[in-house]
Amino acid sequence: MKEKTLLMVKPDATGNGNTGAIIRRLEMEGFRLLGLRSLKLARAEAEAFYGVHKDRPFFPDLVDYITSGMVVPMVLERENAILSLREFIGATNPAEAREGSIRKDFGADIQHNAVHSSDAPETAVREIGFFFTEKDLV
Ligand code: 3AN
Repeated sequence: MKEKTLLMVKPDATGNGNTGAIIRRLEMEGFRLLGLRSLKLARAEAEAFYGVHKDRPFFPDLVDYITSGMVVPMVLERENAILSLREFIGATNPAEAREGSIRKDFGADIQHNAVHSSDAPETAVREIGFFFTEKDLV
C-alpha cells in the first residue's frame, strides 16, 4: 500500500549544503516528492514538534539545535514509505548507522544527524499536518 511520510532535513545538513544530495538519494530510491518547504522553526513550534521528547534530558538542546538554522521538511510517498524510509536513513546515532545510509554519510553525531523521519503511521499524519495542508500536496 502506498504511504506518505515526513522527512525533515535538519540545520546541520542544510548548513553544510547537503540538502540537494539528500533529496537526490531519496528520489533515486523511489520516494516521490509530494511537497517541500524551507523555514526556520520558532522555539514554540520546535517544542510542539518534538513534544513527545519534552521530559528527556536532551530536550532543551534539541530545541536549541533545531531552531538554529533552516529546516527543509518534505512529504514523500512510496510503498511502505514509513518503515522503508527509517531503514534508508539509518540509526539515530550516525556512528551506529548502516554504511551508505543518509545519517552515516551526512550526520555528525546523535544530535546533528542530518534528517528526521516519521516513525509510525500516526506520527506521519501528525508531522505532515504540522507543516503542510492538503492543497500543498500534489
Ligand atoms: P529518531 O529521530 O531516530 O526517531 P528519536 O525520536 O529517538 O530519534 O529522537 C529524536 C531526536 O532527538 C533525534 N533525531 C536526535 O536528534 C535527538 N536525540 C535523541 N537521543 C538523543 C540523545 N541521547 N542526545 C541528544 N540528542 C538526542
